[in-house]
Amino acid sequence: MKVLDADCTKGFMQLSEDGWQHNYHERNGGNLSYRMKPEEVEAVREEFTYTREWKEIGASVPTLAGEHFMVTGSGKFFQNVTRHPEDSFCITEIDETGTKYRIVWGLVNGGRPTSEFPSHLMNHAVKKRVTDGRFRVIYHAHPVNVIALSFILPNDGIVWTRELWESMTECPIIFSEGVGVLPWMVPGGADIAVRTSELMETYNVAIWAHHGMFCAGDTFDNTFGLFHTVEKAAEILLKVLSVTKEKRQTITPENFRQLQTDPTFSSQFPVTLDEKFLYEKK
Ligand code: 2HA
Ligand code: ZN
Repeated sequence: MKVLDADCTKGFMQLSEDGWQHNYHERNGGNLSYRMKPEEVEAVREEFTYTREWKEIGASVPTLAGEHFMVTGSGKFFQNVTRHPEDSFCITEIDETGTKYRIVWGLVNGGRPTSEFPSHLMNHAVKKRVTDGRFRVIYHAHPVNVIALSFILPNDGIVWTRELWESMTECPIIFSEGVGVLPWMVPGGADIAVRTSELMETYNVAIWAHHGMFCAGDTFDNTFGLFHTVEKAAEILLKVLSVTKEKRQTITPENFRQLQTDPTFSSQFPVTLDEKFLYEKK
């Protein structure tokens, strides 16, 4: 089978196009990676070439040894993923030590995986472990409202979680574990990779202040849906804050507890919300 005919490639391209259409990517902003299933690798292996050299990842990910990742290229534009797929992303193979990769498909005009590849791989390693291999997608982009909020809210995941949950009723269902937040950091480096992967032990969302958002998920749809939900909640909150500092009414801690105790609701959407997010506001 051709790589471009595989369902996982179509999902990768669909998310990229959706992200572009949602204004999450300016120029070459953002990056996406997908840990391929062994059967997906076998189905398209006929198109792989093994002529390109092994390169240092810049991180050590022994639990990902031998895995294949579909990943956007450094400097490539999301709007071109569907238009020029072979030029915009690649499939990489990780070596048996988990310290090197080589490109086996794509980036036909040269180039390398995203500058955030070390972050992606360290986060994949965490998510593979904590979800027993279920999570396969890591998505990073630059959504307007989340970035704007990072100039207003403190760099504190507890505050962010509570404020986003209050902004839209579905939020505590969709990200019941909350969101993590990092202060501004140099992009693309080992530090931001390590700090993000620490957050990914607990959360599926990491906010990078003044930069963007990093999301993990099992499928392309769920990962994009999570990203979209957080960004939409941020937009609502920002609109409210633009009008008034005082909310007239809101979703209260007691309301959040009702989500967990209401028999009809909780039987359909069982959710556990950590009390640390339900603090009394002064
Ligand atoms: O791919 O978004 O964080 C460009 C970036 C780096
Ligand atoms: Zn970025």
